[in-house]
Amino acid sequence: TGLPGTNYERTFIAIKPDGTERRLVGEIIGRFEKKGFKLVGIKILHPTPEQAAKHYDDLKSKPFFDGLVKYFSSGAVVCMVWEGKDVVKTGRKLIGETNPALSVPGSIRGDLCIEVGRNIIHGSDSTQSANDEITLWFGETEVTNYESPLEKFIY
Ligand code: FUP
Repeated sequence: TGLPGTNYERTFIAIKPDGTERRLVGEIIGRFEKKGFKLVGIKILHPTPEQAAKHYDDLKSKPFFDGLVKYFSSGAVVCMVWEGKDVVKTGRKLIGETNPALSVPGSIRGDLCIEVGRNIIHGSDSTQSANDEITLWFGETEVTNYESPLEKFIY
C-alpha cells in the first residue's frame, strides 16, 4: 500500500505555522476529507530549523531559502499523510498555486491567504517527493492502514 497510481497513493501535507496559528487546521482537514481522501497519519510538532532545511533541501540555492526555513520552523506545524487515488496531483489542485495571488478561489490558498511567504500549507509535488517527505516526518509505525467502508461509495 502507498503505491502510486493505486487508490492507496499517499502524499505529505503540512499546515505551516501561520495556518496553525490562524486556526485553519479544521478548515484544511475538512477540505481533504470532504473530497474523499483518507487521513492515515497526523501529528503536530514545532520543527527545528535543521528539520525545516532538510524538508526544503531542493530549494537551498534559492534567495528565499533562509526566510523559508525561519518561517517553517517558527511555530507548530501539523504534519499529515493523506491517501487516495491521484492524491499527490489532486492534493496540489486543492491547495492551489505556490503564489496565493495566482490561486483560484475555491482552492485553499486562493481562499485563505495572500502572501507567497505565508501560504499556510505544503503539499508534495510528486510521488517521489511524497515518499521522501513521509519518510522524513513519520516513523513507519506512525502511518496507519485501515479499511474504510465509505470507500465503496467513493470509488
Ligand atoms: P510549493 O510546492 O507550492 O510549496 O512551492 P515551492 O516548493 O516552489 O516553494 C516552497 C515554498 O517556498 C513556498 F510554499 C513558499 C516559498 N516561496 C517563497 O517564499 N518565495 C518564492 O518566490 C517561491 C516560494
